[in-house]
Amino acid sequence: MDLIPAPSVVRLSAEPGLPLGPLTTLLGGPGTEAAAAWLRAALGAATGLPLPAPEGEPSAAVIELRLDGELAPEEYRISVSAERALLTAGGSAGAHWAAETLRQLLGPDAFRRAPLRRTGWLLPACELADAPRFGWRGALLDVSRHFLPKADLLRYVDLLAAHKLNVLHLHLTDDQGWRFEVRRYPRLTSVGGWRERSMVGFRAADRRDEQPHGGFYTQDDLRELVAYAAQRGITVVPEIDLPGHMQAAIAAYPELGNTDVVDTAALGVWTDWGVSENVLNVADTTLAFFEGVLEELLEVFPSEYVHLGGDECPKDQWRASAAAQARIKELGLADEDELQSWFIRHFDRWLAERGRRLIGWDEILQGGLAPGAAVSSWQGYAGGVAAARAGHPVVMCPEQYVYLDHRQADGPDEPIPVGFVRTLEDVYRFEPVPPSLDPVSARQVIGTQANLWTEFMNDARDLDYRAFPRLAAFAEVAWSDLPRDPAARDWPGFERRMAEHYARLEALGVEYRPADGPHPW
Ligand code: TNX
Repeated sequence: MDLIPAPSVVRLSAEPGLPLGPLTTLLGGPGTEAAAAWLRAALGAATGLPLPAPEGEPSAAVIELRLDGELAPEEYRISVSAERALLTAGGSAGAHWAAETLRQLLGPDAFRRAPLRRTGWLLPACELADAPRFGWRGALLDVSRHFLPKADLLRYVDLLAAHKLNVLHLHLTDDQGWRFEVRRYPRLTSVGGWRERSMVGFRAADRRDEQPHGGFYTQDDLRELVAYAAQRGITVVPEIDLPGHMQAAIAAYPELGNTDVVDTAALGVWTDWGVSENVLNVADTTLAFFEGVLEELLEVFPSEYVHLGGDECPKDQWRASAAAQARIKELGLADEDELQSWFIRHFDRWLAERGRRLIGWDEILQGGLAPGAAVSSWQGYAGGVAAARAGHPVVMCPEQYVYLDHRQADGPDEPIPVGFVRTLEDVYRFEPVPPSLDPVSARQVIGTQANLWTEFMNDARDLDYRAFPRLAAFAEVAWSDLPRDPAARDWPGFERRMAEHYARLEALGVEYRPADGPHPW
């Protein structure tokens, strides 16, 4: 009953509640079919109950999901009495959030995939009203540094949905690997999807990863992911990170690099972590190449936003390249920062013409922000604050708080001591809207995001350890109406409520980091 993320209003009543049994029926009205199908499958697996649709009168259903035009798309209500459970929502996403909450109301065993017992399933009598604080509650997953098999990706979507997170930001390309099948450029995956080895771990004592590594998703795999996520209220926002972080693409198509400065034909997919010097050239043919990539990307991903990176682009090669310098002159630009801005603006326009919006990392502010662009603010709040003040949408994801690859404690047994120490409590006290923002600019903060970069994790078990339980704290920050002052947040209360949530995660098979210290992997 300790719901996470905490709902806006929950009133338990003294009534006996609704027992579930072989006669319990479940019906999803128009617009809630996917949520109803999910709930039937999830509860059916855990309880062994068939939960069929009622015969005859739809209003005879014991569990009923229904849309209510008065509610916002993600808003929902749950009303449980001794006779029935009614779930109403403004839209199909809200219906899914209601279904997720209902599963939490049944207790941790409702998260298992086969029944431990046949009887004793009871929904507590209650009235519940709930709606999210932010419309963008994101989680970035880097599938470039380490490829994650599709089955694990689908599982990750289930875990995001269980926490009412609604954006999966999929980092599909980087120096170390290209993961998106592009039919017109097959070498992006046949060459760019594989590397000979990865760098040795963070410290000599850490796990070493000198193995060959690779993989990619076909367009149909990703269409499946998009549809699977959509059934669960989640939008997949793809990222093609340019013009830096592009060595894998240059290894596949050397003409994309600064050929007048380096012998790009000799480059392979990068085998170090960090940022490669090998960035795209700024020729018209390169713009056209990436328009081709994006044409295929838009066919697979229907999201309004398309992430084009723009972070950490070293400018040394452009400084040394006669072709890049000629471009700067021809366009009347001041410097290489403006050259990157020109590059990003080109795709901002190109996406806008196709009804989409560009989002990029806060470095796209350098040299001037493209007019339609939204900003993911990762280097602290400053970039997001500047973009919000200039009227651009902002997703706050400062590395100081919500980089889930960073370590959770300073103990010597903590695997891979990357970044800042960020505990569960630190994440719970993260406030996405800094007090320095005036109320009008604050409305530009459309949401917040937790980012999981995978240099030092190469399977689902590693991901679980970094992501959980911190993603549960993050989910509450993104969804619930917590005090804006971090010091005023009820951390002890959250910690107490986590006891039941740990049991849910265990039932799901999530290998979270336990509160009392690391596991030995
Ligand atoms: C910075 S966040 C990066 C990533 C790294 C991450 C490691 C961002 C836009 N760039 O490329 O993986 O730090 O924490």
